[in-house]
Amino acid sequence: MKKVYFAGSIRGGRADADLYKRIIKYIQQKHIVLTEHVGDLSLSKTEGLKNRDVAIYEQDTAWLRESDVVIAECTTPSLGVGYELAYAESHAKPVHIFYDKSRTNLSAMLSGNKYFHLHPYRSEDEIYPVLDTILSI
Ligand code: 6IA
Repeated sequence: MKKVYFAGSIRGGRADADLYKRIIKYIQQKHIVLTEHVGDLSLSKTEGLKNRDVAIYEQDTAWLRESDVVIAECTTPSLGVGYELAYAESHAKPVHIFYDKSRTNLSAMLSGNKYFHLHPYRSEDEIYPVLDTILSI
Protein backbone atom coordinates (compact mmCIF):
# COMPACT_ATOMS: atom_id res chain seq x y z
CA MET A 1 0.00 0.00 0.00
CA LYS A 2 1.47 3.35 -1.08
CA LYS A 3 1.03 6.86 0.23
CA VAL A 4 0.00 8.93 -2.75
CA TYR A 5 0.11 12.72 -2.95
CA PHE A 6 -2.47 13.59 -5.58
CA ALA A 7 -2.16 17.14 -6.96
CA GLY A 8 -4.84 18.97 -8.91
CA SER A 9 -5.89 22.54 -9.43
CA ILE A 10 -7.88 24.36 -6.73
CA ARG A 11 -7.51 28.13 -7.11
CA GLY A 12 -6.23 27.57 -10.65
CA GLY A 13 -9.82 26.51 -11.48
CA ARG A 14 -12.12 23.60 -10.63
CA ALA A 15 -13.16 22.59 -14.17
CA ASP A 16 -11.62 19.11 -13.70
CA ALA A 17 -12.66 18.53 -10.08
CA ASP A 18 -14.94 15.59 -11.07
CA LEU A 19 -12.04 13.91 -12.81
CA TYR A 20 -9.79 14.39 -9.74
CA LYS A 21 -12.50 12.80 -7.61
CA ARG A 22 -12.71 9.73 -9.87
CA ILE A 23 -8.92 9.32 -9.96
CA ILE A 24 -8.68 9.64 -6.16
CA LYS A 25 -11.44 7.05 -5.68
CA TYR A 26 -9.67 4.69 -8.02
CA ILE A 27 -6.34 5.02 -6.21
CA GLN A 28 -8.06 4.60 -2.82
CA GLN A 29 -9.20 1.08 -3.73
CA LYS A 30 -5.68 -0.11 -2.91
CA HIS A 31 -3.68 2.85 -1.61
CA ILE A 32 -3.78 5.89 0.67
CA VAL A 33 -4.42 9.31 -0.88
CA LEU A 34 -3.07 12.00 1.46
CA THR A 35 -4.84 14.82 -0.41
CA GLU A 36 -8.43 13.60 -0.71
CA HIS A 37 -9.77 17.20 -0.47
CA VAL A 38 -8.45 17.94 -4.00
CA GLY A 39 -11.42 15.93 -5.31
CA ASP A 40 -13.96 17.52 -2.95
CA LEU A 41 -16.62 18.91 -5.29
CA SER A 42 -17.92 21.31 -2.64
CA LEU A 43 -14.53 22.99 -2.59
CA SER A 44 -14.74 26.00 -4.88
CA LYS A 45 -12.02 28.12 -6.41
CA THR A 46 -12.42 30.68 -3.64
CA GLU A 47 -13.07 28.27 -0.77
CA GLY A 48 -9.50 28.44 0.45
CA LEU A 49 -9.63 32.18 1.00
CA LYS A 50 -11.19 31.83 4.40
CA ASN A 51 -8.71 29.16 5.44
CA ARG A 52 -5.30 29.78 6.83
CA ASP A 53 -2.92 29.57 3.92
CA VAL A 54 0.16 29.11 6.09
CA ALA A 55 -1.38 26.00 7.63
CA ILE A 56 -2.31 24.67 4.17
CA TYR A 57 1.25 25.18 2.94
CA GLU A 58 2.77 23.53 6.03
CA GLN A 59 0.40 20.55 5.83
CA ASP A 60 0.79 20.00 2.09
CA THR A 61 4.59 20.20 2.15
CA ALA A 62 4.64 17.77 5.12
CA TRP A 63 2.44 15.35 3.14
CA LEU A 64 4.72 15.73 0.11
CA ARG A 65 7.72 14.73 2.24
CA GLU A 66 5.77 11.79 3.65
CA SER A 67 4.50 10.53 0.30
CA ASP A 68 5.89 7.58 -1.69
CA VAL A 69 4.77 8.96 -5.04
CA VAL A 70 3.27 12.17 -6.46
CA ILE A 71 0.55 11.96 -9.09
CA ALA A 72 -0.64 15.18 -10.71
CA GLU A 73 -3.46 15.89 -13.12
CA CYS A 74 -2.23 18.97 -14.98
CA THR A 75 -4.88 19.63 -17.64
CA THR A 76 -6.08 22.71 -15.74
CA PRO A 77 -2.95 24.78 -15.06
CA SER A 78 -2.29 25.62 -11.41
CA LEU A 79 0.53 27.57 -9.77
CA GLY A 80 0.14 25.48 -6.62
CA VAL A 81 0.49 22.20 -8.53
CA GLY A 82 3.56 23.53 -10.37
CA TYR A 83 5.12 24.43 -7.03
CA GLU A 84 4.29 21.01 -5.59
CA LEU A 85 5.93 19.26 -8.53
CA ALA A 86 9.18 21.21 -8.09
CA TYR A 87 9.04 20.56 -4.34
CA ALA A 88 8.56 16.83 -4.98
CA GLU A 89 11.53 16.78 -7.35
CA SER A 90 13.73 18.54 -4.80
CA HIS A 91 12.80 15.81 -2.30
CA ALA A 92 13.53 13.04 -4.84
CA LYS A 93 9.91 11.79 -4.95
CA PRO A 94 8.79 9.99 -8.11
CA VAL A 95 6.48 12.35 -10.04
CA HIS A 96 3.85 11.30 -12.61
CA ILE A 97 2.04 13.94 -14.63
CA PHE A 98 -1.23 13.24 -16.46
CA TYR A 99 -2.81 15.67 -18.91
CA ASP A 100 -5.39 15.63 -21.68
CA LYS A 101 -3.29 16.44 -24.73
CA SER A 102 -6.25 17.74 -26.73
CA ARG A 103 -7.03 20.34 -24.05
CA THR A 104 -3.60 21.34 -22.74
CA ASN A 105 -0.31 22.59 -24.06
CA LEU A 106 1.72 21.53 -21.05
CA SER A 107 4.21 24.08 -19.70
CA ALA A 108 7.74 23.58 -21.04
CA MET A 109 8.90 23.71 -17.42
CA LEU A 110 7.18 20.35 -16.97
CA SER A 111 7.41 18.79 -20.41
CA GLY A 112 11.08 19.84 -20.71
CA ASN A 113 12.12 18.38 -17.37
CA LYS A 114 13.37 14.82 -17.86
CA TYR A 115 12.89 14.09 -14.16
CA PHE A 116 9.11 14.00 -14.59
CA HIS A 117 7.21 11.01 -15.99
CA LEU A 118 4.69 12.38 -18.49
CA HIS A 119 1.42 10.60 -19.32
CA PRO A 120 -0.50 12.48 -22.00
CA TYR A 121 -3.89 10.91 -22.67
CA ARG A 122 -6.73 11.24 -25.15
CA SER A 123 -9.51 9.85 -23.01
CA GLU A 124 -9.92 9.26 -19.30
CA ASP A 125 -9.99 5.46 -19.57
CA GLU A 126 -6.32 5.53 -20.58
CA ILE A 127 -5.40 6.90 -17.15
CA TYR A 128 -6.37 3.90 -15.00
CA PRO A 129 -4.16 1.15 -16.45
CA VAL A 130 -1.20 3.54 -16.26
CA LEU A 131 -2.02 4.19 -12.59
CA ASP A 132 -2.05 0.42 -12.01
CA THR A 133 1.45 0.14 -13.43
CA ILE A 134 2.80 3.14 -11.51
CA LEU A 135 1.38 1.96 -8.20
CA SER A 136 2.45 -1.66 -8.57
CA ILE A 137 6.14 -0.74 -8.87
O1 6IA B 1 -2.82 27.06 -6.87
P1 6IA B 1 -3.87 26.01 -6.60
O2 6IA B 1 -4.82 26.36 -5.52
O3 6IA B 1 -4.61 25.56 -7.87
O4 6IA B 1 -3.02 24.76 -6.06
C1 6IA B 1 -3.59 23.47 -5.95
C2 6IA B 1 -2.68 22.53 -5.18
O5 6IA B 1 -2.28 23.14 -3.94
C3 6IA B 1 -3.36 21.21 -4.82
O6 6IA B 1 -2.66 20.12 -5.41
C4 6IA B 1 -3.34 21.13 -3.30
O7 6IA B 1 -2.50 20.08 -2.84
C5 6IA B 1 -2.77 22.45 -2.83
N1 6IA B 1 -3.82 23.29 -2.23
C6 6IA B 1 -4.33 24.46 -2.69
N2 6IA B 1 -5.34 24.91 -1.89
C7 6IA B 1 -5.46 24.00 -0.92
C8 6IA B 1 -6.33 23.87 0.18
N3 6IA B 1 -7.30 24.79 0.35
N4 6IA B 1 -6.19 22.83 0.99
C9 6IA B 1 -5.21 21.90 0.76
N5 6IA B 1 -4.38 21.94 -0.29
C10 6IA B 1 -4.49 22.99 -1.11
C11 6IA B 1 -8.34 24.70 1.31
C12 6IA B 1 -9.05 23.38 1.27
C13 6IA B 1 -10.13 23.16 2.32
C14 6IA B 1 -10.71 21.76 2.17
C15 6IA B 1 -9.66 23.43 3.71
